[in-house]
Amino acid sequence: MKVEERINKIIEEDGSAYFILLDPEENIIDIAEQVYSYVDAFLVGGSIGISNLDEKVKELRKFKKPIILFPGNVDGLTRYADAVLYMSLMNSLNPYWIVTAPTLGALKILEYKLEPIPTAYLCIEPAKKTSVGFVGDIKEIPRDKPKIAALYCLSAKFFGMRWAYLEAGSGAEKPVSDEMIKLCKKLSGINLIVGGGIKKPEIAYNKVLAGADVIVTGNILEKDTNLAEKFYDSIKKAGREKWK
Ligand code: 1GP
Repeated sequence: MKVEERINKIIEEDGSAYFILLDPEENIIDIAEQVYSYVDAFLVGGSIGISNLDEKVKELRKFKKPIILFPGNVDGLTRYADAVLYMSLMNSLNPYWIVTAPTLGALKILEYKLEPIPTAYLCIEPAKKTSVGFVGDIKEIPRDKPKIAALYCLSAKFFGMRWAYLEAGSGAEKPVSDEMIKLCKKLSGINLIVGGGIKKPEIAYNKVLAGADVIVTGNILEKDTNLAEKFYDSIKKAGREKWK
């Protein structure tokens, strides 16, 4: 079964899914060892610097979880992953991040037999203060303007993308608001991945109730891997409650 199908099935059955972001610059195998029972998929990537990606992702395969690349640039690809978020950073001021980087990576994705998952990557305030904001030349979507984000989601859907990633930035002070998630879902119905600054399981719980299909956490687990179980439980609990 394809990765996207697998994730859709999890969302259909559980109401939500949980991805853990592994930054290849960190000791991802040690982290994965401690958290893999509580994830639906690993996301692998980062905005700054990539080294030994092949080696690390190859080792990650032993945990038997889908490995989805979350490339910060064209060097974020490896044949050892299963799929790739094929992203357009739609609210960048620089066409490189909107269309050139994905275009330059396309042939490698084909050669590596990676499954591309078409995704609108949308950077929401305070993302500008984080690495992705600096690297991605973003025109930040204000936190208190949910309608702008929702229109981007609708546009993404009309372009044929099946996913939108609402990103507040890794290590962000505040995550994307519940109100914004709600409106994005209501207007577009597109599958929503939400990440950046989600530091507590209760916060993840509320994001799922608001309409997030997938929650991503990164930084927080580098500090305390024990939180993975708590995040997983909250996300699944909210997923079940969402269906009621
Ligand atoms: C960043 O959304 C991810 O791209 C995860 O963010 O590291 O803040 O959890 P955090």
